[in-house]
Amino acid sequence: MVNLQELQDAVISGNASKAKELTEQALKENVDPVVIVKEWLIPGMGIVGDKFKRNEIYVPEMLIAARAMYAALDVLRPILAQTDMEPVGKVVIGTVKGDLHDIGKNLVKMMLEGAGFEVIDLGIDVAPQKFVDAVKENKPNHVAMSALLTTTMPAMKETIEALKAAGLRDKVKVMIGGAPVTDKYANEIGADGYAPDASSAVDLAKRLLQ
Ligand code: B1M
Repeated sequence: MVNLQELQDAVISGNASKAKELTEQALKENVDPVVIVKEWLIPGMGIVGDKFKRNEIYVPEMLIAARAMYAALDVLRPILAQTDMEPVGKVVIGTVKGDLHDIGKNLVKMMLEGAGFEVIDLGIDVAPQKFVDAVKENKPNHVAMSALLTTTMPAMKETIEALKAAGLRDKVKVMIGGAPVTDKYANEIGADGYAPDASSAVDLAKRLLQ
């Protein structure tokens, strides 16, 4: 039987091939992919962050761990994003200006796709004007922004201001998330909602459609 602790350890130590292999094995054994992500992979990245904070590891090790996380997520992606439905809504998503973290944003994307949303992914380090241009071009229901750094959170406010300046603010709902982001911050900057994790982001996106 697959040992999911070994999978988490493979992510923490950055062993991408082992992470891939154990994820494949877990799926073969019918382990729920959401359990793999929520209970093992995400907490694994939390441990990586704690080690970084304690100066036990440095940026290269964080990068290697991220690569192993992606090796596991690549196996899970087709299942998490699988849907036969007509799109229930359209979301433009991106990690804000100055921020290169994309694992959380990609998980939100996968879960939204799995829930039937069409997702236009602008990637990382997305400037406010790029969000504005994407809204003009794609006419989404929602804009979803991710930030992992306290120093990049203000770019969420800048993006909302840019949407207002372009006369687009009332055409979309703005959802935000990411580890340092809070409900209070969402209210402060005039976002329509905050989601603490990828499944709550789906619930929020559905709620905001109504
Ligand atoms: Co960075 N990093 N990092 N990093 N990194 C953190 C975020 C940090 C907390 C580590 C620490 O000190 N403990 C810290 C931030 C401190 C702060 O500002 N408060 C930090 C730092 C300091 C840095 C650098 C500045 C380090 C340096 O260079 N000295 C640098 C900044 C680079 C930049 O962005 N400009 C940096 C770089 C990197 C790497 C590139 C090496 C790598 C990222 C690789 C990648 O993403 N492709 C990296 C990593 C891996 C991390 C940690 C270890 C893991 C992040 C992660 O992927 N978590 C992280 C520590 C931690 O988070 N504990 C850390 C797993 C992911 C699934 O969770 O992204 O929170 P998360 O997403 C969740 C929710 O937040 C939510 O749903 C997701 C799934 O449930 N969510 C949303 C996210 N976005 C959402 C959007 C929504 C809704 C929900 O829209 C509606």
